[in-house]
Amino acid sequence: MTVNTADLAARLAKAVADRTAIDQLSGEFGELDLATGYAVQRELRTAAGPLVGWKLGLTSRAKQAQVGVSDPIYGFLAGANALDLGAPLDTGNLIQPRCEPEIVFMLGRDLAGPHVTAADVIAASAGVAVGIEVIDSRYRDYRFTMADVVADNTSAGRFVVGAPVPPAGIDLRLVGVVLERNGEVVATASGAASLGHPAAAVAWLVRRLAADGEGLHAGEIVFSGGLTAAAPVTAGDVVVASIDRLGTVELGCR
Ligand code: 0L1
Ligand code: MG
Repeated sequence: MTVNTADLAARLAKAVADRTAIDQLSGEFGELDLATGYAVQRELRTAAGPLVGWKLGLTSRAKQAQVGVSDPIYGFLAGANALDLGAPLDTGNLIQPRCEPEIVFMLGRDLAGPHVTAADVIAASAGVAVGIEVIDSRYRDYRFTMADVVADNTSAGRFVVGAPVPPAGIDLRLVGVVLERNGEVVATASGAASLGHPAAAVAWLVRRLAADGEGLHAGEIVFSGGLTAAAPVTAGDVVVASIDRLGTVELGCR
């Protein structure tokens, strides 16, 4: 069956607009391959308006186990989906939101190429910060294949980023991570949960982008991957992500 990537992107965009989950694409269109998933995502990226950066997905064993896959993936961050610190998350605008704590890198200079390392990422970063990513799969009950979730921009929903601190002198593998919902600890981790080192996850992204002639630009941010399983949220919930040495970000849901 011939797959029209623009049509598939339109289905996903409609699910966002309707706030209604759809069935995964793979069943109907045979088994989508990863390249087709990224082609659909590129259609969404072209239509998304100004971008502020990138995100890694499925970088932690916890997340890989939660969705049953074993490799990382990447997506884009649209400026329109950024939440300001202190601003509430309107759950009514989303389908099935879940929150996850992440370490966010702020690029101080451009970074590109097929041989970029974690050390290069740290050297190019002006700051690192606590982030909460609100994922929101457009697929019913988060049921998807790897290609499906790539097509769906790796479930990107909303995101909020705390104040950055300089990365120098912080071993990002060792920082402790606590995710709370309504005052209860729901998950804990350390920075190493993301591919062994969050900067290694960003380096993977840069090498992957290089294959398509793309790279990171100064001023962009990168969500380096959920460090714990994602916690479902509904109106009235308050989520707090704390990362040792980096700080705390709180997100209220209404
Ligand atoms: O940011 C993420 O790790 C999400 C990746 C997609 C899988 C999911 O929806 O949980
Ligand atoms: Mg994430």
